[in-house]
Amino acid sequence: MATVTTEIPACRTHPEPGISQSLLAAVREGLSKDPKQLPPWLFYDAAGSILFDRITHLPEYYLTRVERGIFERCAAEMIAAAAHGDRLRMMELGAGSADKTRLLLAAACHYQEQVRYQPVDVSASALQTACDRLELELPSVATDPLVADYTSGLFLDPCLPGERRLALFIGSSIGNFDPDAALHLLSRLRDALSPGDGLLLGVDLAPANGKTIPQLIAAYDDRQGVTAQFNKNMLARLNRELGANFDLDKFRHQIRWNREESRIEMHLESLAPQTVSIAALGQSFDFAPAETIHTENSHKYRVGEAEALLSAAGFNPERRWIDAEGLFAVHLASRS
Ligand code: AVI
Repeated sequence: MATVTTEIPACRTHPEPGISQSLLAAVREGLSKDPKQLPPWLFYDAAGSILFDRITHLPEYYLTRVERGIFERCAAEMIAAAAHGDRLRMMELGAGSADKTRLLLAAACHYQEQVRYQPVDVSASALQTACDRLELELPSVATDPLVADYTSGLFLDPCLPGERRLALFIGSSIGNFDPDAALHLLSRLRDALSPGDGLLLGVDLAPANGKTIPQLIAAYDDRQGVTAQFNKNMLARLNRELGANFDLDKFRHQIRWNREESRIEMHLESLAPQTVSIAALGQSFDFAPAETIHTENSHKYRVGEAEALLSAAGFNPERRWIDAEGLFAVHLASRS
């Protein structure tokens, strides 16, 4: 579909001070593509983070519930398998509220007296809230939050003798990276770790046996419309922060299952021919009826694929835990 970009008066092209250049660049670039796309990190402003938290409690969104169930049953086993008799120092990529992590940390506190936990996230406020809560609930945990974008490299303090690190990348966050980006990210993580350190990776599984495509689609298109609101919040955010004039009623939340790529795709479909202007960019963008903005991919792994990815990134896959319905898997691998 053709993308027509129209310049609007020069006096409106200068961004407000305080608008992030990466936000401006991402929106300019994404909406100039054909087909249009916007990167999923744009979901997570304050409103989007609240909506995502609501998603994790929806009946249809089984991912959080099932992964938590795996941790409830197997956290002690996971910690012992990762430790290989050493003391563990834990860190987590994209920790957010660190809600499920509490189960792993509690198991680590049983395994050893004191646990050091370093959550890494771009949101300083989310990190602080999570650390304050964790230290209250688990007094044997010492938190050491790191405000960083883990996708652009990590520097970690060396472990003490007799310690090894366990990195957590849970919640199916790896699924939001395309295969090349996922490999790059895990390879960079491998470079930041030391030989023998561990990685716990949570992945959502592709439809097979007990898991159906309608079940997967429902997880991203819930009856209460929370995921639709989460998706449209991206446009609301551009209205708030960049002075855009998206009419949210003229876009529809759309979910597709892409079988070839084994991924759920989220799109926002234009319900009419329309032109949207974005003041901070000094540009406007035309939409044809049924044209979409592709906002997110959520890759679903077939059995064996996560192990292949881990091996390609320089990890040795060691163990795998899957729930009884075959919905979700947690992998343990060690850094070679
Ligand atoms: C954060 N991430 C793992 C979620 C997922 O399932 O891909 C994001 C999400 N998008 C819609 N619902 C949840």
